[in-house]
Amino acid sequence: MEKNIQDFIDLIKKKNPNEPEFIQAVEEVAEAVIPFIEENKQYQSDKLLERMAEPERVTMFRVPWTDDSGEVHVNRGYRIQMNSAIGPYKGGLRFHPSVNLSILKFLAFEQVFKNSLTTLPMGGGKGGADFNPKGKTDREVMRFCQSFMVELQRIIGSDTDIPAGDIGVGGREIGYLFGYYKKLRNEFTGILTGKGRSYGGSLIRPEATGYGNVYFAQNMLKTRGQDIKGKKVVISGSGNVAQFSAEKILQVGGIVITMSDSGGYIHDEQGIDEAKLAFIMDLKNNRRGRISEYVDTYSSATYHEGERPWSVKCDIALPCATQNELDGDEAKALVSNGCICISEGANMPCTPEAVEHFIHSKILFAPGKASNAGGVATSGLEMSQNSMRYSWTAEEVDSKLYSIMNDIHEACVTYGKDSDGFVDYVKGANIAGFVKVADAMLAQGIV
Ligand code: NDP
Ligand code: 2IT
Repeated sequence: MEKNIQDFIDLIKKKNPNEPEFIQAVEEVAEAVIPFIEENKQYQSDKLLERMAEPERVTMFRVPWTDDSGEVHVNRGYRIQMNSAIGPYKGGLRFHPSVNLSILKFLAFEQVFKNSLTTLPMGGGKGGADFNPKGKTDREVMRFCQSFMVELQRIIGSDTDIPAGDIGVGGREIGYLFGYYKKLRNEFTGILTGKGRSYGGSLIRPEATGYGNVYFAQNMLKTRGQDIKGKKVVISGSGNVAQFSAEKILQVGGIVITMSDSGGYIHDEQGIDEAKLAFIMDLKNNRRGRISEYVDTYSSATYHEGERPWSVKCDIALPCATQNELDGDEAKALVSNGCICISEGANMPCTPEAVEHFIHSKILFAPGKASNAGGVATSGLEMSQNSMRYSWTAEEVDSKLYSIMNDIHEACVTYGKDSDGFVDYVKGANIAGFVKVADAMLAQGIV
């Protein structure tokens, strides 16, 4: 078995040199799924995992745009259409200077398993550009989005590929992208999710990833007779996922003591309450400021420039910023400080060494493909509402999100429970995600 895993990883490395994030994501899945395949004969034919690790299609394109002073800039755009076995490609767009083929392939690969776990009919994809929205005016962002959509519109469609937001792509960008798609195609369809309420967006979609992450953490804690009430929670990031993870933690009685951005973290031992969180939301979403500004208003807090929050003593940690933001040493610090539950809001925020340490320590650890799946699940609900030309109330969407997160947790327990009763959520999520996609691929022949 070890040899089969190693041979597969060697093949992936050979085929994808210089793609460390993609190799990391495939390696994690392979380590969980290959032993399962060896015990289940029906999955041993037709090179299922090898086909899953090869995108169905990759599109790269030039995105030229003009800034407010008239200067021309050239960015690189991408869309990875990874797997359409169980539904049209579905996944976000990331605008960040770090974006490259490796990062988008890792995200698209994760998305295939995540979307499968949601129980909804969505294949996996991801896209984006190495564009940095920071410091750009609204008009510059608009012109960039329009140029990006000129190319993207050739390959997407409401039954083909439905993008959404991710890092650097929120309501503003989705609005500009949607407006230009509609102009180019003369067609008003659910081509993107995360749309504004007035033009087809779903209630609760902005909140969904963070809320779902907390619902998942609640489910994990329940297996040990615990809940979030009164627990100290360390959160990284201060964007969409971090903000709504914090909001839900407060609603269920937890105490949020840190948030961060790429500059550093703020630590407020008295707790970031509703009013302070509203300040952060306004700072980040409207004023597009830096988290360091928090301490100018709240003197109870300290700012730690260039640092990450994992050395702060807590009961629960929610990494909600970006990939590989929590390493092995930081995992050791969390565990030795008494942390009992880590639920990934971001995609692959914990390094393999960190994940190994959490599992070895037998504490509760949820991989993002399970715990952050509430975002894309609610995107799926937005698609359903668009197809019906109807919209559900916030309560209806939230209760569907809640039961989807419960179902994902159940699936992880079904496939991840070890003989000693410990639930390995990494194993559970990867196998449960794999099974549905594999069954569909087997049924559809060699494509
Ligand atoms: P946002 O752009 O809203 O926020 C991103 C946050 O992470 C910001 O605080 C940002 O800080 C910080 N961040 C970004 N890059 C880095 C970095 N290299 N180092 C340190 N901090 C960084 O994005 P989202 O909240 O939407 O996404 C956060 C994570 O959640 C990503 O991993 C994304 O893939 C994942 N995710 C998002 C979903 C969604 O529905 N939006 C769904 C599922 C997963 P700064 O402002 O300084 O850049
Ligand atoms: O990583 C993710 O799941 C997302 N960025 C959300 C994707 C979506 O289509 O809503």
